[in-house]
Amino acid sequence: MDAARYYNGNRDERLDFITNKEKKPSSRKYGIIIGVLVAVLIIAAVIGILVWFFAFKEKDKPSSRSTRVFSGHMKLAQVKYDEKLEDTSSQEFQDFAEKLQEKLKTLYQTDPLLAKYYTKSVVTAFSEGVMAYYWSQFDIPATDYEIVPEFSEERILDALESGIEQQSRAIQLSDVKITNITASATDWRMARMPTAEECFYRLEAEDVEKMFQSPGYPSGNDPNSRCQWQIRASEENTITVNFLDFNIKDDCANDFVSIFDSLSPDYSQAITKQCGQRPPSNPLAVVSSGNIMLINLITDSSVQKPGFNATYKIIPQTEAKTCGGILSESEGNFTSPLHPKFYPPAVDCTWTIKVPDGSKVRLKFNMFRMKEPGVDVNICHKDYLEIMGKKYCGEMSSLSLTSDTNILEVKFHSDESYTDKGFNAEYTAYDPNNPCPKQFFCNTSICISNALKCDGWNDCGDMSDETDCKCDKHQFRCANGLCKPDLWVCDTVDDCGDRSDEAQCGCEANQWRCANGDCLPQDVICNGKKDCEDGSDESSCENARGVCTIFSFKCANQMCVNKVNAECDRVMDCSDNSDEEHCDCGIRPYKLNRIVGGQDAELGEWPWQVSLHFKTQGHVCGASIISNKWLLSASHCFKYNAEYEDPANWITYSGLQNQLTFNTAQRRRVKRIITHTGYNDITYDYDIALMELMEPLEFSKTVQPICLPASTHIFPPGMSCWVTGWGTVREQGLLAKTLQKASVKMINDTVCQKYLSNSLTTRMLCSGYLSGGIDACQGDSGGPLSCFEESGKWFQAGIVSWGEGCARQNKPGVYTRVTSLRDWIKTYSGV
Ligand code: 4AZ
Repeated sequence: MDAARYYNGNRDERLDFITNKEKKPSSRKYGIIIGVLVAVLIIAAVIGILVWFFAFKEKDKPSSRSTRVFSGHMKLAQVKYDEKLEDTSSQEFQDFAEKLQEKLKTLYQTDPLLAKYYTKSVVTAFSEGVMAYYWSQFDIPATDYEIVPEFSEERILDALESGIEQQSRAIQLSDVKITNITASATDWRMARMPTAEECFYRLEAEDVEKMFQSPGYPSGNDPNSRCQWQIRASEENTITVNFLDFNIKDDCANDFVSIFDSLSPDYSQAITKQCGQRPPSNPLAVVSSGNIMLINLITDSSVQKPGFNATYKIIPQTEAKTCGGILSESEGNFTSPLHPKFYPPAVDCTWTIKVPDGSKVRLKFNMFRMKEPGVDVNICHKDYLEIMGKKYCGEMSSLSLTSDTNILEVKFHSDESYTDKGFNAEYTAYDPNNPCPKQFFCNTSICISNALKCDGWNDCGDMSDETDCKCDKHQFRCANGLCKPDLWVCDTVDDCGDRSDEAQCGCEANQWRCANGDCLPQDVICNGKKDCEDGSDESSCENARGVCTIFSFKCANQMCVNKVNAECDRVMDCSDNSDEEHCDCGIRPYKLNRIVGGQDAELGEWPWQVSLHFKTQGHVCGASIISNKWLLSASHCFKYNAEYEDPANWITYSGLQNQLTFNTAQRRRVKRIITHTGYNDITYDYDIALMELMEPLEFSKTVQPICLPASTHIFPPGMSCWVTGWGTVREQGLLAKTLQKASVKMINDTVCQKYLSNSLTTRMLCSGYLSGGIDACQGDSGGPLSCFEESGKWFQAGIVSWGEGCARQNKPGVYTRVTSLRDWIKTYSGV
């Protein structure tokens, strides 16, 4: 509008200038005319750009208005179902759809607000039982944004229902009658025209498996794709869709697949919404509850991903929904319906486990996932398992239960929206007088080795193995009854969980204890001055920017950030953003199964893990990927004899899971091996090495770099990290064929020194369990100790280096401390 007014003004000026008095234009006049013409051209260009922007660019994404779309289905009476209605291109479909669309429009007239912003309704499908699927669109201009919240599902349903009520009074006998209607808010991008638009498919599921793919698969579909597949089957059947390959961008807001147990994108009947990549070990397979299913693909990002390749077929309802029963063996297994596929919506069943009189039932879930958006896992008001009056839902990494009697009932319920992988459970009968023969019985119902009782670690999951302990003479008794090694007292770490090990540490109540033990007044904390000798009073003060201590993160511009683990935490802390640079690391592209227990790693679970093969000996050491050309490993892997230092004798395999299947791994030769000049083959000090590859790696789902921590990064004692490798599965044992993983805990340096006779240098750290049992071993050397940070990235804390044997009690594994050698890595590799 502004532009139009400006144009009129110019026109008036122009009339002024061309008068009869001044027939011969002066040069000043020419100048003005040219000026006016230029101004008009500029205005025209601006108008043109605005028209283009609103007419084309914004066509797809209505940001100058708010678009609300509701979708649902309606049951119709007084119509005879005709199969031709299933064909959206038939005249019958079009005529009937138009009639219903008109009807919907009149229904919204009962609510003046809805009527005012109503744009259109589209009937997208019909199915047996005379069901029609539709969506309705309302567009609210920017000027009226404050009324957007009024467009609730309740209001839409109210309007539709009162409209139906009014019409039924005035209805003529021959008229179509809507007897039932649903409406739920949906994503406007899923509102598709069933007739004219491309990327709309109708599939008929049958007994034989058939295939379908996203457009352009596997080279990738276009950005801004809106695709829809309507799948139908004959009555009494359900539909199953197995995604053999599923790889779209990992950004569920803009790129996703939504699957519905309906023919409309009605979120009250959504089966699931997925994005990202899935490894072959965790495929997506869904099942409908009836004979219809709708699949939507939305891609907004310009990054091309392969898309999906899937099969579909029918499963008779009787088979898909049959579950439960009486389990009377003394041990056995049972799973949610169709597990590991997603269970179907709307299923209820009960398993009754009956073991011999006098015995009880121990139930253990090897996998449990019944997760739904917006569900409080304390209430589980949607899908759940009910056992002994308690409902379980969400995702659980470990769940074990015992019954009160010899009978245990397990009830499964899935409602009509959102399904998941379900569960996989095993049960055994046990003697209540001796529930864990020769083992300790936790309150969580699991049995653990007696050696784990009172060792300072929470092995039962609920600390029941750490209470009622008689603390030995080397242990401290916490206020909550736990026993902790003496050396953990006053180490600034809350090991007891109630701070009692850090209370009376020599400083007064109103004093601050520096990391080196000095006591200073409380107000030294974060006062912008280094008061403790070691600067620990300023180490976690986000506003103490100018103060640089040994704990500070140093930005490239030499500024200091006093925040714990500031690098790659997705928050820009340095003014030059250097803390968030080079952070394309530590990500697992695959969505993985979270199956509890089990030491075999899944494909793509540790994409930075490398296997180093020496000559014809096969796997000898591990390494980690830190960039596409550099690997990090341990010096001692190359110091056996001169041949081991020769890069020509080594082959590296990245993306490998099993030592018998190399075809999918990336094989690279080595250009250069750099071992640390300080490496000491007696003490294993400076046990670090870099390997430069001849050819760069191609990063993929299974090949990725791990993040290197800044030298100030803190991995606190007690933190759980993972050690991985193909090393021997026990001392003097055989190498593993499949990559193994083990969760280990960071151990306090002082404690570790004590157990390892003071043989640690500052280039070493300990991780593992004092109780033994879990550790790295021969052949794991050079491999990474990977720690997951809250920022969502994996960082390498250590390099497997040495230990006194493997998994022995009080002999935790020793790792090269990556933070202490971070600068060395940077100097020699540039990473
Ligand atoms: C080794 O020989 C080795 N328990 C690696 C790690 C450990 C022991 C031995 C730690 O490569």
